[in-house]
Parts: sequence; structure tokens; C-alpha cells
Amino acid sequence: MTAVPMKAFLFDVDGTLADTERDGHRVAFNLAFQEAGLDWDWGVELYGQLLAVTGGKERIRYYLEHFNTAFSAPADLDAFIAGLHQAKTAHYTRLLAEGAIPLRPGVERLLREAREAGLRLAIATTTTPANVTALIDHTLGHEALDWFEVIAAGDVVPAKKPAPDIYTWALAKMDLPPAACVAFEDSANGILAARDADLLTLVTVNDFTRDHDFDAAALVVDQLGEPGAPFTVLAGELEGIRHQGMVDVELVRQLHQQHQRQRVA
Ligand code: XBP
Ligand code: MG
Repeated sequence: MTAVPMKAFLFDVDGTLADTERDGHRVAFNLAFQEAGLDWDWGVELYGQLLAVTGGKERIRYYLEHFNTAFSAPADLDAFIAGLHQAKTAHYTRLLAEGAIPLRPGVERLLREAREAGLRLAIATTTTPANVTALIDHTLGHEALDWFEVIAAGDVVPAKKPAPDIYTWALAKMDLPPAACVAFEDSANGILAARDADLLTLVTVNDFTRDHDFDAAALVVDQLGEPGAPFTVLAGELEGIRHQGMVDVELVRQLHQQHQRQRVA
């Protein structure tokens, strides 16, 4: 087996590019429920539990099956959920347009560095495609959508994370082997998906995911870091790796090389 050079970064969206869940998705779900005359209210703690299931439509169904079993569901439950979810997406994209959610520290820096270094970029997320477009549009600007050669999102694969399918789909579109790529994730479901797609993965945790199991991650940090605002390493080895307290292309390249050497050995 020969070592493969690093060619691309694949990014999760929610929790990784931006902290979208608590003040974005959760709020949008609640607005959609209110609008539909439902008295459902997803507080922060309940929402943390509901995040066990990826995908908004799947999350609503999970809520009904496990947290609101008394609700008498309409005959066409699929259509009912789809309607609620459509309204939720409209609220969510409006919140993003209002500038409610910034990118996480270090995200724009790393994306720009990766582009300068000639790395290819992609997105692999379970969220709805319109949400990805809105996030990029209202943070990096519309042209930045072209930075990503593949945006793999939503229902493009039926099995959402923790299934590896969204990553496998993106890799096939890019015509790249997993060994040439590095994934960025924030959650247990995300790392399982990336691991089962054979991807080396870096994790940035957030308040909802801090206690998740990240055994499969090459490195777990609290954030990507910025000059003068370094990351804290939560798990993983940086021994023998030169770094400046930030996840930058050089740090990721060294981790990738280390991983390649272990694989080839
Ligand atoms: C996170 C998700 C998404 C969002 C909601 O995805 O599970 O379902 O919470 O978005 P990731 P939708 O971290 O993979 O980006 O309502 O559009 O599904
Ligand atoms: Mg995520």
C-alpha cells in the first residue's frame, strides 16, 4: 500500500461550520409548530435529546414516537410532517438571512487557506440543501457557494448520518478515495458516518456534543482556533506535530501523513 496525498476536505454543516442548532433550527421548528396551531415547544434540553436523530423530518417523527405519544396524528402523517418541515425550513432560512448565525471561529480562515493550498472542498450534511445555501450566502457571500465542488445534503441519500452514505455519495461525485480526504464533524452521528466511510476525521465539539463518544476521531478540539485565540485539545495526539494552536492546512496535512504512515506500515 502506498501513501496517498491529501486532496480534499469534507465539511459537516450543523454544529461544525456554524452553531445552528440551538438558536437556528430549534427556534425554526418551534415557529413552525406555533404557526400550525400546535402547542409543542422544544426547549434546549429536549432538543439536545432530539438531536440523537439527524434530519428534521426524522426528528419530528422521533419526537412523536418517543416524547409526545399522546398526540393523535393525522391519517397522512408523512404529509403532515413534510408540511411542518417545509414551514420550518422557511423560518430557518429567514433567520439566517437576518444574520442570526455566524460561522464558528476559524472556519472561514481554514476554508480560505484550503483553497489557497489547492485543496478541493465539499459539504456532507443531513440538513436540507436550501439551508446550506442560506448559511453560505449570508456568511461568506453567494460566490462562496462555488468554493464547494460538491454539496451533498438532505434527502439525496435515504439513510442519513450515522449511515456513511452521504460521505460515500460525496466521494463518488468527487471521484476521490477516502484516503485522500479529511472530514470535519461535531457529533457522534457525524463521526460514525465519517468513520464508516473510511475518512480521517477532526472534531470540533459544541455544547450539545461535548460529551459524545469521539473515539474514532483523529483529533478533538473545542474549536478550530484563530491567531491569538488557540484551540484546546480535548482528545487525540498532537505529539510530533508542529502547530500554532489552530487547525490549519499544515496541521491537518501532518495528521493525514501520520495516519497514512500508520496505514502503510
Ligand atoms: C444536522 C441535522 C439536521 C438539522 C436540521 O445535520 O441533523 O437535520 O438539525 O436540518 P449535520 P433539517 O450536522 O449533518 O449538518 O431540518 O433541514 O433536516
Ligand atoms: Mg453536525
